[in-house]
Order: sequence, then structure tokens, then C-alpha cells
Amino acid sequence: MTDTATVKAALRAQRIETPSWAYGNSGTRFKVFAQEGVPRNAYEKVDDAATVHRFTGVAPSIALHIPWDRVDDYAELTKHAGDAGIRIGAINPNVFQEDDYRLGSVCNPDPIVRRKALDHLLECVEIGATTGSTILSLWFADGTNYPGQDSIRARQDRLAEALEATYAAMPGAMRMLLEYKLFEPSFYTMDVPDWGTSYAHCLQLGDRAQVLVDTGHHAPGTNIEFIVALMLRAGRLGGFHFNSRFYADDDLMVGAADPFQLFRIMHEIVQGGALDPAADVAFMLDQCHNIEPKIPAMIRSVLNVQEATAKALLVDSDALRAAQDSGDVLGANAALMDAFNTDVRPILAELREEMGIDPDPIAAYRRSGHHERLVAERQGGAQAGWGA
Ligand code: LRH
Ligand code: MN
Ligand code: MN
Repeated sequence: MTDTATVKAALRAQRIETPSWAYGNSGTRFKVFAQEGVPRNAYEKVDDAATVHRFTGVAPSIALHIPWDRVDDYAELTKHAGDAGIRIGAINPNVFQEDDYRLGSVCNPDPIVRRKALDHLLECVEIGATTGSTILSLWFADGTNYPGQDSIRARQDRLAEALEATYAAMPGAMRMLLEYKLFEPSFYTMDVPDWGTSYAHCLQLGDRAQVLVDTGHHAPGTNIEFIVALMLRAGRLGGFHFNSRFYADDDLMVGAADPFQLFRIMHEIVQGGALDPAADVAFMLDQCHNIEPKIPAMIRSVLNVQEATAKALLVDSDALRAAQDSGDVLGANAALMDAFNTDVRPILAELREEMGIDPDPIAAYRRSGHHERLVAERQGGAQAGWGA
């Protein structure tokens, strides 16, 4: 049995990154609901991420999306983050929200559009260098809607070319994470639809190119933990975009739809030794809070990841291995289920007290009056940029 002190030490060391875009107004293509007190710019999004960190103790960085979070002075934004107690995390170039990108960005048949997209990727490498970020997180909306619309193969060549030029421009400490998505916005082919395509490009690029698993980007029924185990084994699991889904890319709070799946993923992470920050697997959230208040939803999400992680840490790995080795199918399954069915909230509450934070972060946030202060201070919050 894993002892409590070891479990707590691992949980204390865990880092979960929150996305800037989760703090702004968002919605679907049907309606973006404006909420009160939402941030008006990147500085205020950083402030909200810092608030989530203050109440959880394990979320010390914020992912940026450029140009949604464009500022004049990234060094100043970095300092602002530092003063607020967090740092800038992954830089996400956005090459999907301009008319020029109708037929794609780096895979576009038009070399002028491809050049424009590449320039933006290179600009983001520079922003990463200025902000001290070590992750360039790439997702392309590129693809086609109709059979015959473009050459599937030529598009892969164009993609490889852009990735190579970007990779070559990255400073040595920076990693490139290549995110895949089965469909949407393209409905016939996506240029990076799955882990295999991402992995193939990463292998061509070099060690600092790794696969990013967004949990919402798979076909229903996909065994995500299998992908996680496989990529970890290959040393190519760069990180996650955690969220949850009932139907497609729903971007709901992680652990809300299927906490058992999240546990199974975290079990692979723990077994693979990848929880250790030295393993460099980035645990990032990628969610939108369309109808729920954003900061408490982010706090809830961080707690959900912690709970799944705690359960995974509680798996009796000696008993599991013994059962596996002796072909004891039911015993092996029971070792997992016993851990999953454990109520880990008391151990997490204890850990938080030891860390000097409130054992119940959501209640503490509610009591703090912070939300009311934000509503009074901030008028005319910005749209996340997403779901517009
Ligand atoms: C695409 C995606 C990708 C984007 C983010 C806003 O669906 O998951 O990570 O950058 O959403
Ligand atoms: Mn994502
Ligand atoms: Mn997504």
C-alpha cells in the first residue's frame, strides 16, 4: 500500500496549468453569455489564474493564446504574472480565426497564407522566449470539408515544412507540443486528426517535439489511457489539455463527465513515473465555462484533477503487479477499483492545511468576497475569443 506521506508529497509537487481563455466570456456559435466581473485583458486573466493558484496551491502558470492575449509588452506581462505569484506557461499560436485561413493556415494551398501563418508561429516562439515559456503548443484547424478539395498528401508536406521551420527557430529549452483533433472545424479531413499523425511529425522533428493529448478530441469510445501509455513509453507524451465531453469537443470541466476515465489516465501517468515534474508532462486545462462562474469552475477543475491523481496514487501497485503476473484478472481489476472507490477528499483537505491553504478551496473562494469585488471593479469583460 502506498503510504500517505508519499501520496501527499506527489500531490504537493503536481502542477496544473490553467488557460487564459477559460477566464473570458465564451459560448457556442448560438450565443456567448456575458458574465459579470470577467477579465478585460490579458493582465486581468493573469490575475484570475493567480487567484485560482492562491486557492488551490497547485496551479502556478497560465497558458496564453495569441492574439487573444496580445499585449504591447510581454516582458511587462511576465513581470505582472510574477508579481501575482504565477508564471507564463504554454504559448498557443492562433492561426484559425482570420479570413485568410479559410482553406487552412500552414497547410493552405496558397504560399502567401502559409508564410503568414508561419510568421505567426515564429512570433510565438519569440513571445515564448520573452515570457520564459518552455512550451509552444500547436493546434491547427487545418483540413478539408470535401473529398477532392485538396491533396491530403501535399497538405502533409506543407505541414512538415512549417513545423520544421518553427522547430528550428525554438530555443534549446523550448518544447513543441503538437495537438491533434479528430474533426472540427474541418469535417472531411483534419491535417492532424490523431496521435499517430502527431507522433509521426514529432519523430521527424526531433526530441523536443511531443504529442499533446486533448481529452475532448477523440472519437467516442477511444481508449485515451492506451494512447497515454504508448506515448509515455515512446518518450513523446508532451502534455494534456484536460476537459470533459459527452458528445464531441464539449470543453466541459475536467472530470465532470467521466471521472473514471480521468482516473484511468492518471493511473497510466503514475505507473509511468510521469507525475514527477522532472518527467516534463504538462498538465494543462483547456476548457470554457459558458454558463458557470469561471474562477470557481477553474478551482473545481483543479480539484477534480487532484482527486483523480490521488486515487491513482493510492493504487496498491505491488498487489496490482502480483495479480497481473499471476493472471489474477479479478484481483488486478479490484486493485484499481479499490483505489478509484476511495474517498480522497479527506487526504486532500489535510494536504491543503499542511500547505497553508483552506481545505475547501471553493467554499473559501465564495467566502472571500473576491467575486463581488471583481463585479464591482470590472465593467465590460472581454470575450475569450472562443465560441464567438
Ligand atoms: C481546439 C483547441 C485547441 C485550441 C483551443 C482553444 O479545439 O482544443 O487547443 O487552441 O481549443
Ligand atoms: Mn486543446
Ligand atoms: Mn478543443
